[in-house]
Amino acid sequence: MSPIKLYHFPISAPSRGALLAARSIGVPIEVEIVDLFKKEQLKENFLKLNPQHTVPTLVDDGFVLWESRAIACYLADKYGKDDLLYPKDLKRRALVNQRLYFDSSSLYVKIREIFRPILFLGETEIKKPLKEDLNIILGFLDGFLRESKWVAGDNVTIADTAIYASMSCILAVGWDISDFPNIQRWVKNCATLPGAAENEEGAKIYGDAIKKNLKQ
Ligand SMILES: N[C@@H](CCC(=O)N[C@@H](CS)C(=O)NCC(=O)O)C(=O)O
Repeated sequence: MSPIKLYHFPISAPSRGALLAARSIGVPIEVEIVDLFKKEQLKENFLKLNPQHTVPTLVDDGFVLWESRAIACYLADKYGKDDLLYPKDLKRRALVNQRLYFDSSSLYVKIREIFRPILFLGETEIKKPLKEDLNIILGFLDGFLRESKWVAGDNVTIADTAIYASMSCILAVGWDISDFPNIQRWVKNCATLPGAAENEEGAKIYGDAIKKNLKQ
């Protein structure tokens, strides 16, 4: 059987999220870099795999899957040693899913809305309303973490790996999280997860690129 392959670009938070999940699951993954700065995602062979041309994209024994959180769910279901990272229990799984959707439809969307124009479109500042919007979302995250050690309960789940990958972007940019004590505690715990160092490396490149473009 051919190795499980993840098409990946370290600067991309969704891509790092899928890889962080794989690292926690402990499944061996062959990583192939798709350099978005060189537009490698638009090459014919990659478009054949994923016409939506996004990283991360997973290939497992001929099965192709994209969308980082769907990849994390699939890997945890198929290769998880137990069901802690993605519970089978209906309600516990629903809570993990809720946090994953919170990430994909609120947190990461807002991070992308703020920083994509700075990274790619010549924007040099963060507008006040956008800053406030993100802090409101961080307030919700802080609230989840007031109730439990991890974002969806008392053990790490793939919701933590996804959300941590998103949060790493703003931490690398130097976002002020002093108003969010529960996030601060959780971030320290996340830094001990398998694959955290490799996640930081990618986030740092992202953060440095953003800081370079931001007006001082
Ligand atoms: N919701 C998707 C987002 C994937 C995505 O937009 N990836 C970006 C990098 S952050 C990408 O591959 N962009 C290249 C392109 O769209 O051509 C996921 O979670 O996987």
